[in-house]
Amino acid sequence: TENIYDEMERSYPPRDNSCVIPVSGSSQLLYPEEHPREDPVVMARRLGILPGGQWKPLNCHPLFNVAIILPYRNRQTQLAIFMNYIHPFLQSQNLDYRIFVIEQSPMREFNRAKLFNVGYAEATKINDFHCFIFQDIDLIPQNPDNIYACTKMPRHMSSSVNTFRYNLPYTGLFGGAIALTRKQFERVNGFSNVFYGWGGEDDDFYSRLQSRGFQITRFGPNVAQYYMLTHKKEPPSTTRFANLETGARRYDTDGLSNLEYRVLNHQLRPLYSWILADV
Ligand code: BGN
Repeated sequence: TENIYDEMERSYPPRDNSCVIPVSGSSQLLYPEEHPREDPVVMARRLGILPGGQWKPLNCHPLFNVAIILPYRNRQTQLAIFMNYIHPFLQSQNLDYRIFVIEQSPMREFNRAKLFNVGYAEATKINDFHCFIFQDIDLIPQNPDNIYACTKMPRHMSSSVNTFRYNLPYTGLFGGAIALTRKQFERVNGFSNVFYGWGGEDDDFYSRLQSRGFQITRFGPNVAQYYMLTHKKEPPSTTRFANLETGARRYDTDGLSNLEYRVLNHQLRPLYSWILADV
């Protein structure tokens, strides 16, 4: 479509030989199984990916500078499938990008939202990223036109997922994969840190956006199609309702403003930057 450029929030000013956003308009869906699995070191060399999962186009000036933040624990196969799939996908979009995998140390329940905050904080130490994609490792974007860059409004990217039969379950859903500029993310004080266990943290984040007067956007349902890799469902947390209810009181005090964690380990792996955090 023509107006994609109007919707996007560029990271770099336009200049001679700026990269184009390749929009195919095709509704042919991609599937991760169709990508033959390659050894990470071989893939990184073949695709020119720098240690830590960094890449940018060399024959044109990229328009978008993006950090992709993936919370992680105990999903080795999904991680391998995701990395194998996503690099060619991102390269086809001419992005200047880097991928971060934020692994939570054992013991406490998984805290997806806090891991996003940690990813933001760690990424920001490395580079002045303009745009952040926060997303789950089990979600595979199926349409190459679903550009992994920021829009003028915070964007819900995964509004059409196969496990929901490619329908949006409720209008306020802001989970799965989202894109926000650094400014937008900072404006809402990031995610809440209190959501341990499954559920609610994305709903709280949506309320944060609303409370700050943000409108959200979504691309059309066929562009926003995702394929979810299967896994055992987590039991929902019992504290999520209470945390949601009291959420509004904490928007200013709970988030990036009071973020505390310890980095236990970090490595520049061939296809991503790995950070092990105690949260
Ligand atoms: C909702 C969850 C979201 C989750 C979506 C989709 C809650 C809060 C209590 C209503 N919200 O029900 O976190 O992303 O389902 O799976 O559990």
